Amino acid sequence: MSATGKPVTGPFEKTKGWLDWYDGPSKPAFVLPPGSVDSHCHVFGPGNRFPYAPERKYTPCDAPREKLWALRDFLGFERNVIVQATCHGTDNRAVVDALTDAGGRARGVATVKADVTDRELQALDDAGVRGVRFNFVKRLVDSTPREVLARIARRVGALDWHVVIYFEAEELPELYPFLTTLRSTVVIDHMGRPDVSKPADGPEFELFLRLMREHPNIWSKVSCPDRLTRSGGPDYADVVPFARRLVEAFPDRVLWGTDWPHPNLKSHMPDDGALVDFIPRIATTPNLQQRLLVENPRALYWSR
Ligand code: 0GY
Repeated sequence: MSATGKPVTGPFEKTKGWLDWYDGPSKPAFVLPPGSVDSHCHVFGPGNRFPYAPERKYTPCDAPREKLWALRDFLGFERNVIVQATCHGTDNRAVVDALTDAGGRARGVATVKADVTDRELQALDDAGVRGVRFNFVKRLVDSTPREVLARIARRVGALDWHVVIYFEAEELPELYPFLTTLRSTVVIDHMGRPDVSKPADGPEFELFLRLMREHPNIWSKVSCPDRLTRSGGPDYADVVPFARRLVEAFPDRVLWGTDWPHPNLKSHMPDDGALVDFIPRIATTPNLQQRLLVENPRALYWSR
C-alpha cells in the first residue's frame, strides 16, 4: 500500500513494492499562481542513453523529460528547476538534454568535479545551469574535501551561480562554519532534513533558523514532506509547522518543488497532486504563495 492508502500497483510491485513514481496523480485542489516553478525535480536516464554513475549508491527508475513535462502541465506549473542527483554523479548530460529540450522553461543545478574546465562550466551555463550541488548525505555520497568544494563554489560564483546543499539535520552543527564561509547564494534542500518528531520550535530546528537569520544569502527549499514525515501522507501534518515557520520568517528566501520522481524513497510513493495541496498549508496567503512559487525562483533562476 502507498502512504495514501491507495494500493500500489504496477510493473515493479513484485520486485520493490512501490512504483517508479505515483501513477495517475490527483488533480490538486490548489490552483497554482500563473508562472509557478517546480524548483526541485529530476530527470534520470534513460539509462541506455545517459548511463548511471558507476559510484552511485542507488539505481533510480528511468525518468525521462517527457514525463516531467507532462506532470508539469497536469499540475499547473509553468517551469522546472532540474537538480542533478547522485545517481548520475558528475555526468550532467541528462539534465542538459532536458534543459535544451525545455526551450527556456527549465533551469538546472549541476554537480561538477574539482577539475571541471572553464569551458565545461560555460557550456553548462549556456544550457541553463544556474547552480552547483554539494551533497553531504553520507548514505548517498563519499565525502569531498571542503577546500575542493570551496574552490568550486568560488569558480561558479564568478558565473553568478548559487550553491545547493543537501545534508541531514544531525550534520548541521559540524557543517555550520563551512556554510557560513560561502559567499554566493546558498540554497539548502528540504529544510536541512529536520527530525520532525522533535518540536519545530526546539533547539535543533532553531539552529537552522539561526543560520538563515544570521546569513541573508542562505535560502531553503520547503520541500519533501514525504521524505520527512513520521505521521504520513497525504496531509503530512507533522511537517507543516517546520515549513510554515520558514515561509513566514523568510518569505523571500524559500523555494518549493515536487522532487519528482522521488528517487531512493523506499517507504511509499507520494501523490504529486497531494504534494501540491500541501503548499497552501505552509504558504497560507496569496502573497506568500506568489513569492514561494513565482517571484523567488524567477529571481534566482530567470534573471538572465
Ligand atoms: C532528493 C533525495 C535523495 C537523493 C538525492 O542526489 C540524490 O541522489 O537527492 C535522497 O535519497 O534523500 O533530494 O531527491
